[in-house]
Amino acid sequence: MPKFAINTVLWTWPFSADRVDILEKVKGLGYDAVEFSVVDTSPQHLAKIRKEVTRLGLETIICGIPGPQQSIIDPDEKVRLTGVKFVEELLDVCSALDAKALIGPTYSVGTYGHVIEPGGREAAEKHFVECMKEIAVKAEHKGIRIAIEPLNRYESSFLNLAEDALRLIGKVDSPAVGLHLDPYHMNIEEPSFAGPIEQAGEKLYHFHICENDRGAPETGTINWDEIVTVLKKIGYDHYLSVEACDPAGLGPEICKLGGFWRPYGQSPDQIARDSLTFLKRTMG
Ligand code: LER
Ligand code: MN
Repeated sequence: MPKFAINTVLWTWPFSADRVDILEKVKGLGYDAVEFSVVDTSPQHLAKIRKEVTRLGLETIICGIPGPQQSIIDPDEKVRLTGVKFVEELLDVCSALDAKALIGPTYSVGTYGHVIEPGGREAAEKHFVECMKEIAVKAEHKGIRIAIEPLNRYESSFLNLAEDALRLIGKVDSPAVGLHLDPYHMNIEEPSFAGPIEQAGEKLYHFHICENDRGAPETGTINWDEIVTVLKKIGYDHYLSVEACDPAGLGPEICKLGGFWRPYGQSPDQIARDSLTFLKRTMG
């Protein structure tokens, strides 16, 4: 049975230990796990978060969003090495927080400035496979799943489609590395929701839950019947993680990165409540 999670980007970004109120809220609402990006990776900071999630009985998931100088697909070898180090450090963050999944666009984020130049795709794919193979050794050793998330065309020039991500994941050829899908991005890029999910099958390692505008499910145009049916068909049993947003509590950096400019529901708390109600009704 899939477990239900929520990303703290609904309330704040990046996550820090002083937002225990969010962890208590997530637990109080009834979620199994909390997902977040963390920038302060000092042992003291991670220990504080670990203490609180342990106290509350919440599982953790780490979302990796590399900066422009941390891309494993960059033509510059120095940038790629920094990218590998960044992802490997996130695996250490996962260990420190007992997280079993590192998710998101860990390869690069286009809106941070990484755009593949014409003719650069072959090299970028080669770099992705080589770097991910190296990272996967560490992930396998630690027992952590890395789920690679294709993004829409406005956020990445590298991976927009599940089929491209699956082709590269196949070349990495590690049980630690699989696919992460997000209907917000799929809605812009994919010919259907069911096709890519079915094609991924057991290599689907993570799934984000949000509407076409990043609001709660069933408030927009995403075909949830199609998604729920196919997730059940493939026997999906990893996290279903809400990644809805509201710019109110967020700084300009993440709002620019994700294009969050207006409220996408009545309030962040209401979006969190409604999303879990949907998950329990359809996938519980
Ligand atoms: C991250 O999971 C994601 O979906 C990106 O759009 C964040 O900018
Ligand atoms: Mn996502």
